Amino acid sequence: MHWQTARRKIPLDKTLVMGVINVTPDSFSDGGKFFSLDDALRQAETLISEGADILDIGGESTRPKSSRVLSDEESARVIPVIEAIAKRFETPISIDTSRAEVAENAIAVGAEIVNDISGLRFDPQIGEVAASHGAGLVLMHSRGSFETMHTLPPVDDILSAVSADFGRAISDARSFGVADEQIVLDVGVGFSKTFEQNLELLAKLDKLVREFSEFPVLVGTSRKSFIGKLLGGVPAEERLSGSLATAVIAALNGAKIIRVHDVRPTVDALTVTQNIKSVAEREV
Ligand code: 7PM
Repeated sequence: MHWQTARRKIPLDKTLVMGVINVTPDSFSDGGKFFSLDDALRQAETLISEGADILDIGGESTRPKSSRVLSDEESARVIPVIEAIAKRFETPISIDTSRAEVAENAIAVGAEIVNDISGLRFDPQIGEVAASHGAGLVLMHSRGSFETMHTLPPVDDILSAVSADFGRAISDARSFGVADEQIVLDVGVGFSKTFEQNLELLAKLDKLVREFSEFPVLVGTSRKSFIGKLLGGVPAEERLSGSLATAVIAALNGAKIIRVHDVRPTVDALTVTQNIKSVAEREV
């Protein structure tokens, strides 16, 4: 199995780690309004040295209560960063955006994957951008608009809802001319799901992996609030061990890519997982 991007075929014979780089004003070293190219380059270098297989770069926070930035502001934040990283490193770059214009600009300076948390719902043209460049396309499950996605009333059967919405997103992507080998599916842990539903999606991920077996599945649980809640309300900085437990479970249930903030610990946990899993698979 492999993932076709705008620049290469990425082999998926081991679980890959996608490292997150946030280019939002609250995510850089001064903790304030500034984020520099230097900060972003240093972060990229660190994540790559820790073993990241892909870098996911985003300029708009999808955190509960965050407000939308303008498309021009989003591009102004991420495009120089992607350009600088693509010039210096070989690691595949993913642009975390749900806007076609930002995706187009990002691909023009070296991004090769589009990570769309809306699964082509916010700006369907993003499908056309992915198709025209042959870019990798992550179709993440979410519901509602940017403003309502963290406050929607829950559905009663999350597995059926995600399955139906995957079907819709895949057919939309195909209708734009995106090839199946460009598509990766993501259950969207933490996006318009209850605490219990986040656990259920991880526990039963293997069912979705089997149902959509022609598509690789990506999972992003790193530092998310359901982990904090399970651990008695600890803050994001204290969720590493819990995050590693979810990465291992996702990998055992068939996820091919794990999106994380803490790259080195995740690579180590997955290396151990992989080696044990491959012994189990030899027995058949
Ligand atoms: C609050 C909620 C803060 C969510 C931060 C987040 C995913 C993603 C994000 C994911 C894919 C974060 C998330 N989560 N893209 N973007 N899958 N494909 O932890 O699960 O950065 S935002």
